[in-house]
Amino acid sequence: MARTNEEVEALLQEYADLIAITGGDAFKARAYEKAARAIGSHPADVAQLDAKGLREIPHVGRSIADKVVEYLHTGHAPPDIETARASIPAGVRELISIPGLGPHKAMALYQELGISSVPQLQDAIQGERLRDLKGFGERTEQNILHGISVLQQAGSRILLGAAMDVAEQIVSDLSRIPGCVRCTYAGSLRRMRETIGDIDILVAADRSEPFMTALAGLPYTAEVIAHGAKKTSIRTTTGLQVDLRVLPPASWGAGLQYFTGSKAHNIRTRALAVRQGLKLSEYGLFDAESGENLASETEEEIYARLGLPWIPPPLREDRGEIAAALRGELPALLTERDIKGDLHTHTDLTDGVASLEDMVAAAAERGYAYYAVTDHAPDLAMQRMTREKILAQREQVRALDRTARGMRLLHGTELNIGPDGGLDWPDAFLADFDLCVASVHSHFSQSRQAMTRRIIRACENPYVAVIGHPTTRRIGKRPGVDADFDAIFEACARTGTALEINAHPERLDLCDEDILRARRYGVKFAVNSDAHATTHLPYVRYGVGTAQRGWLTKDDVVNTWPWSRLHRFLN
Ligand code: DGT
Ligand code: CA
Ligand code: CA
Ligand code: ZN
Repeated sequence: MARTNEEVEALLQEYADLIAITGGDAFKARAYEKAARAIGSHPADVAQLDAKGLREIPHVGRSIADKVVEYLHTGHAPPDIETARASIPAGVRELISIPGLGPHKAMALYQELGISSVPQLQDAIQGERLRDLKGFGERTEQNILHGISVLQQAGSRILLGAAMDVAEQIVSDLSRIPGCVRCTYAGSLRRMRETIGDIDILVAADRSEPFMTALAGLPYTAEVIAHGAKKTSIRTTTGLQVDLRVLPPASWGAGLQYFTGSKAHNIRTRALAVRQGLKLSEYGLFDAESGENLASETEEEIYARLGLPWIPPPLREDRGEIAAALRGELPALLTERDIKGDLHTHTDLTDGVASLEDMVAAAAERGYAYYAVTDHAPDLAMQRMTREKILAQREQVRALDRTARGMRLLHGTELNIGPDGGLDWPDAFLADFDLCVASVHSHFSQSRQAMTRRIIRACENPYVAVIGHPTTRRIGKRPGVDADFDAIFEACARTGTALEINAHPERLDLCDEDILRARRYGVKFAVNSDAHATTHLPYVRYGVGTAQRGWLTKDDVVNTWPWSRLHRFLN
């Protein structure tokens, strides 16, 4: 995705936040927010577009297009945005990033108590100074404190998707340098962890200097932290640290194995080596006595010499993978190629930014055998869905299905699981959809008991095939709901309801650990993109990575199945 698009998205989103914080026109704030999202997910680079081209992007009108053009020309925020920025301290904007603290409350905190940073807010809560403010209470204080801890847990780690974009760019840039024998990313990124501390890049080459120099000079390198012959570390313009190590080609496998980690996995493999009279390091696997190099060029050789099959990186977390490998019981993990279709996607009929035709064309491009359109249902009032609208969409889907040779189109919906577990439409209406996804979109802070009952009731509805983003967490932004997930997993297994692995990099919901727990109940899963734009369809790779971290095979994931089997499951 083009970097400029992301910059412009951030600028417009900031303006939307500023309008909201200062109590400006809510309609205008929403308009900027929609435009921000549309530009952020636009497939073409906005830096190449003029005002006319920009206006062809959904939700981008004349005034927004002009602001974007001005920003692209001058590199500075337009005056309106500068004025809005100057009217409030940056700390107040930081406040609204706290889950549970909206713009109105943030502004009240600033105006009434002069709070303009997270630490000041924490102090004020400790001093019980918030309680007396109108609209605040003990419950609000607790929610805010919880929100702050969620923010802090995310810390300086960044989302898998953002790290992957940067890493792939670097790998492609370094691979072009003469003398590059191999180049890849290692570390937590290769293991597909949901957040990444720093990016580890490995190069196999005889001379390291050209690569070290190249990394330091890349356009998105903002700062060189350390520059040496073995390792160079830089910080990107977006604040991400990248460590580059250049290895002799003969020790590629050993270096790759070592720097892929995890540290806990490496401790296990080294212990296994020691028990066999061997020594494993980033340089190779050696005989402890003679020092003879027994294996170093590929990971496969190293694992084989230890008596193990090659272990896929997402499994390397010391969660029993070595013992399973020794027993010959590693799962045959699903891969992205196994995904035959996407079962949760949106169009511009609700909050997507692309038309049905464009979404379907982009899905067909991915070679899917089936594809479900699941726009939001009426209880998410903002989306203004009606029976008439969704039935009209069904006609369009059926017509497209006749022309979309090879890819079967399913007409579905993403229902809202109400506070008591009820759904948007009566069963008789649900029966005519090919597929219903049901998700929690509101009332996040119900009691554990009520939340559990609510989700189980949705599972028990015969027309609900998939529970969407089951915990509703947003990484670093919103914690998952409190519920007895063991009871929910049991209900899913009992009722034949699949649990979604939502592949959006901000969600990855269920997460790896929940998947590991759920699979013990014999639950089935669906890895879906929840795409709101054509550029979101490839997010499926992050969902697959998460499923792999949860040890899932093709058999566990319903959208790897051929249509005939999926069809039986849906009925
Ligand atoms: P991150 O960056 O926090 O998301 O996580 P990783 O796993 O990428 O960790 P990082 O970047 O500190 O190191 C990359 C890999 O290098 C790590 O997964 C295993 C290996 N490694 C680094 N330091 C040590 C160490 O002290 N002992 C061992 N056994 N391995 C290490
Ligand atoms: Ca790392
Ligand atoms: Ca590192
Ligand atoms: Zn949803």
